[in-house]
Amino acid sequence: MADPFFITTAISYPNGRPHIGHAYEAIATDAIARFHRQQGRDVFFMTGTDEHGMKMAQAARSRGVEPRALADEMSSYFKEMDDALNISYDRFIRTTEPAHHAASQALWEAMKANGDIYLGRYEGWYSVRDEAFYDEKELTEGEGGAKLSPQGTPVEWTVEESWFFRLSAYADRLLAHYEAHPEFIQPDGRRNEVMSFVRGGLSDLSISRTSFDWGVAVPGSPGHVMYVWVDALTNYLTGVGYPDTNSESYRKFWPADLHIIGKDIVRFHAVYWPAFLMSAGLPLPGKVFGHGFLLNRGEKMSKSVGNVADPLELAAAFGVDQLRYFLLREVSFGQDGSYSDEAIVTRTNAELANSFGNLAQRVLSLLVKNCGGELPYGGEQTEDDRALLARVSDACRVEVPREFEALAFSHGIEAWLRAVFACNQYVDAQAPWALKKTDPERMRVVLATLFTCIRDLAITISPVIPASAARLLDQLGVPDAERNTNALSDIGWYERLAKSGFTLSPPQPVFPRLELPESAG
Ligand code: ME8
Repeated sequence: MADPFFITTAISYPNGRPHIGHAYEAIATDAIARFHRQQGRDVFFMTGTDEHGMKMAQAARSRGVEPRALADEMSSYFKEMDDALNISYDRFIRTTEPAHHAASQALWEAMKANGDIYLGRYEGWYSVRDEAFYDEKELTEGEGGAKLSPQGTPVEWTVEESWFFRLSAYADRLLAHYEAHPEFIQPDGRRNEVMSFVRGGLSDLSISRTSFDWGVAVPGSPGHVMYVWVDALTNYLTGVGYPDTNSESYRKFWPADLHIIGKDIVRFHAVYWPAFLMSAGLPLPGKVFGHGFLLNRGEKMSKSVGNVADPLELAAAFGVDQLRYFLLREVSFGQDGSYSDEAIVTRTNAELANSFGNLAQRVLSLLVKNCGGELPYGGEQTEDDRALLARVSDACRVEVPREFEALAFSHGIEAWLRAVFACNQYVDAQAPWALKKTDPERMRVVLATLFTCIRDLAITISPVIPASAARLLDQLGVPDAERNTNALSDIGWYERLAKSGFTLSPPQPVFPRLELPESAG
């Protein structure tokens, strides 16, 4: 049976429309999910919206609507964005679903039964925007001496009756887990930050609120709703059928293999979440990866500056796959990265249109023009042909998968691109267009070699640019069932396809050259 692989994004706050940072996380996670499917794994990919908490309640109030109505409207935009960007999620979860309330309450009961939840009084520095309490020592000073959280958001001194989670009891077990599983928090820089935070000692965590009611009710405690992060993190369990730990999906997919999240919420996923799970006696996820932030021309995006990019506008201006390619190629996954219209246009024109697109277009046109669209086979291969085939095969079967497996997209794409460049050098050196008259037999071997390379390169880059790769593979006559990693090792495929009577139609360019929109620059 196929190896199960459960991967998630963070669930976004639908307190406004999705921005490019949300799109970035969805795209990166989608590329990983598609890569693992291509490797033959049974992937369950979950994303969704995090609809409770004070942030949602306040956003709704300032718009004069009920939180539920705001969540319904905004959540639909997140789903729309995912669909437009070709995000292949298996489940879009909304934390307002009744099944999620039941799962959150079950997790709460399990932690309570373990003696980890008690009633107390909370006083502390609370940031509404971060939905988090901070220690005095973590605060910084803003303009006019205002106290700010480490994220730079305002904090207020807050006092309330609250349920607490005995987080302080978990520091040693967490540290032991980090030591035993160095892969649990990645990249390493984030792992170091979390470890030094935990080594500094953990305070118990306030996990209920009485100041508002937009949340999951605390079982048996009227007036208390759960702190939004308790219910938010539980979404990963709800999605696989918890609390029914005998369900097929729970047994197959829990624990999650990989949580992809942004760097600002690593602490919640790498400290609170494993502590909750330990308390409830549930297995821990395999890996938490904290990606970097996307910046607009190096600047932090903010509504007040007016530089928050709408991912659907970018996709409409440049193309969905162009945007996906750019983000995964340009930004070193784990680091912050910048985008601009110019950078998207320059990068995708150079690499997709001029390099890969042009390669495919030249080779397919020659096959149509000089071979009547039939795929030539047989003929003697030279050292040059074998060298190119080995080069491309190595990129597609070894280098790119190794990098994608390690979530190093930009390195993986670079390896792919080096193989594309090698093909273009080979075309220039062999000049198949000139061989038609001088050595037609040789021309046929050269074009067959290139056809093979283009097919392998298209399959390999599919997780990054699924729709364009599929359009190209359609033109190449590659059946759906052969667009995976196994097919790359099938040495008989070319001759089978050539003998099947398949003929190429005049090729349709898949990667248009982009122009900068008038308003840009
Ligand atoms: O944090 N660049 O929701 P959220 C890259 N509901 N990623 C960014 C980004 C940017 N400029 N801005 C935000 C939440 N993100 C919680 C998560 S999970 C159980 C609950 C990322 O809508 C951010 O780091 O504020 C997070 O991973 C995701 O977008 C959703 O952020």
